[in-house]
Amino acid sequence: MGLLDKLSGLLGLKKKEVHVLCLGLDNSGKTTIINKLKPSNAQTQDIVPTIGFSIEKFKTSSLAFTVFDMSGQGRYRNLWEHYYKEGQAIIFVIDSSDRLRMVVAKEELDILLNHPDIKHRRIPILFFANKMDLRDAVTSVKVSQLLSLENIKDKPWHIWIGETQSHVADK
Ligand SMILES: Nc1nc2c(ncn2[C@@H]2O[C@H](COP(=O)(O)OP(=O)(O)OP(=O)(O)O)[C@@H](O)[C@H]2O)c(=O)[nH]1
Ligand SMILES: [Mg+2]
Repeated sequence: MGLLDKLSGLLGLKKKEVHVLCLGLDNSGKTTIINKLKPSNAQTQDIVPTIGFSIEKFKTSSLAFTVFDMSGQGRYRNLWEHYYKEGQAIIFVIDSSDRLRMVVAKEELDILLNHPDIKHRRIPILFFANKMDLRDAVTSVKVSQLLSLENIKDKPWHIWIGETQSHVADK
């Protein structure tokens, strides 16, 4: 079973076509993760910071995914909200080694969760604690604490660790 199949099972998505928003600070690894979902002959070796956003399409046996790979750079983060209405699932990527900016990631997450197009919806969120291979990385439990994920009571969410993609906790 591929990652996208796993993702759909994990998120409990029943629709045939799913729009996924990939959000998170710049340099957290969004484009890298999405690139890894592509067949090996379509993967790029050269990941560059995303400008604005890019759209990637994936098909699994049962689902068609349209993934909006949003830039996390400060100057583009105001684009995110324009896609909230059509988003049916969110992948929120965190650089687990970037302790300094964890508070910025939390701020952006809080703004997202309080946005009128998100606040009252049971939109599933997959938190991706990325860059676990780095020495400075904190554990996924610590990432959950730093982002106060336990306060998210009205949306199904899960946290995965990068690299292995093992499923470590869920709500
Ligand atoms: N060590 C390590 N580096 C990673 C990992 N994932 C991504 N990177 C690196 O992190 C840098 C940023 O990755 P991107 O995928 O461009 O990050 P992004 O979130 O798409 O950034 P923006 O497009 O600017 O929002 C690149 O140099 C990647 O090679 C990881 O799991 N471990
Ligand atoms: Mg990117």
